[in-house]
Amino acid sequence: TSREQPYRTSYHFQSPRNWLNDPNGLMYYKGVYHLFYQYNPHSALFSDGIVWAHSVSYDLVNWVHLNHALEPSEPFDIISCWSGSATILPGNRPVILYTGIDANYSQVQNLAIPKNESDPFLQDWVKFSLNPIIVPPEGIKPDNFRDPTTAWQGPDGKWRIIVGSWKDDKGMAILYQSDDFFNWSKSEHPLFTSSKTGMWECPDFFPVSTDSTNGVDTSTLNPRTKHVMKASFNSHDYYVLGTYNLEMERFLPDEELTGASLDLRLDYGKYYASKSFFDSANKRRLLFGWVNESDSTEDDIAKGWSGLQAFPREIWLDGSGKQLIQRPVEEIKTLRDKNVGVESVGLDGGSTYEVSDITASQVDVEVAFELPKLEEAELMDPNWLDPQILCSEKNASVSGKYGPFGLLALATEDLREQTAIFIRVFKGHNRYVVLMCSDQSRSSLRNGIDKTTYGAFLDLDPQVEKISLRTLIDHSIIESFGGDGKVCITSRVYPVLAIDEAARLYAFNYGTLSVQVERLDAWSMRKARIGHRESLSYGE
Ligand code: DQQ
Repeated sequence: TSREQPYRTSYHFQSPRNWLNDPNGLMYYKGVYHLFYQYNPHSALFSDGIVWAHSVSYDLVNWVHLNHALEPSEPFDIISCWSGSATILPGNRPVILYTGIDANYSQVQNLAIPKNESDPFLQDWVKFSLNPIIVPPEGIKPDNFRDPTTAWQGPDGKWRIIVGSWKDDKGMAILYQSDDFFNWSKSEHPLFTSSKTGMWECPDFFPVSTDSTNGVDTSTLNPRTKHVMKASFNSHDYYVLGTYNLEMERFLPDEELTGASLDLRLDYGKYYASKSFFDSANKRRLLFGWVNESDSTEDDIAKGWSGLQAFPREIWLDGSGKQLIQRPVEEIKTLRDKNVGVESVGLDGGSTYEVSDITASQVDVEVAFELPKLEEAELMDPNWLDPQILCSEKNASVSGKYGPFGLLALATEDLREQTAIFIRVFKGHNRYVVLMCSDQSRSSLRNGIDKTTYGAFLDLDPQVEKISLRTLIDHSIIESFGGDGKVCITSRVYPVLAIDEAARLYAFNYGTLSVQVERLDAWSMRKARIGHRESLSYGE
């Protein structure tokens, strides 16, 4: 029951029990979305014996769990089947490349193909008899070589993939090429190398349109595209925009990728090992990411499970060409139930406004703020370089002028428990600086939980744009999208009092200057149907 399991989600993907991590092999095939993911069938913790669990969906909201697609069975994956990606070859023929942990704990790349392409659920997979097809190259440690990407095809007809690696303190994307998808040869140099970062896990490399929010197929390369290089390291998913130069076989980034606090991230909270794919049915690029727990190992054993998938997001290039924009896929709206909407609510300094008559533990909320006297904002100190540190120092209880204002999620009526997602606006040298924070420090009365505060600068001009905030609240996960998807912050929280019907949602303003809620809409969310076929046939 939910009393015993208050942290299970209602519309975020999770498995019935046990450990879950990276999304793998995402694809759209014959009307069906496929999500494979790293899963430990034996425990709520990570260990050897990881399999590719497999779930399918028609709408990215409701999911049916199928049998495991890949399990350790052969010398080339006998310890674990680690992360990898799907590619749909011409003729609508899906294939999977994944990392096997072999008997020597070497990381090798393997190929698997569907047993029956006429099954839209692709329930059975056959491992290629000549696996492994790629082994760690010379000079690369065998435990630093994993997570093959979706392949793309150059105009020369050759297929290309990158594999994540690390050498001499540099994270890198090692490039391989193939004519037939079986025989792969390593390029002379990596496609891209970052300085001073950790081992690159789950790299992703894909084009985005410069003149449209539509997604494009991974092999698209033309003057109206830019490329995104994403890598997972130091517990975060970093990305850079740049140019893919095919003649040089290099990705030329617009900025450096160093893992510094101002580098672009797909999410500034808890979000890792994400992967994107092209949804050919709806011409969009979709993004899945793993959201780990913030509680302890003992808690995970007691709960019997660990790990969620973030709600699937659509992703495209901002009009500025300088960053990506994300929002939960449109299909989420099918879960929206009762709406509570208000317009033009003034929030004086030091006030809260309860959004009542909703299921506050399970809600989708959108709010837009107007700041009538911007010129009175407090001055930005040029030494405030790290937004996350700024958010912890100026946490939700520290009053400023413009801000903190935003939402109090999963709060008790007395606000002893609350997660504050909020904005501060400062007057900088010749522009306004907008800071977005997610403060978990009072999210639970319990101790022994990671309550780190997260934050990022939001690249928008409050003189011309309203400041919007969209937040998905689902029992133990809070996903927030600031500035119409310019900054995403995901957090995990474990309230002991603010659970189920006891949870409340507030808009708040603890700054001294009044702000105006231009509009606020909250929707109670229905439960998504996520389960095994048998359990789903009984309905909710
Ligand atoms: N998770 C997988 C690896 C990957 C890591 C193992 C990233 O393939 O590098 O479960 O979370």
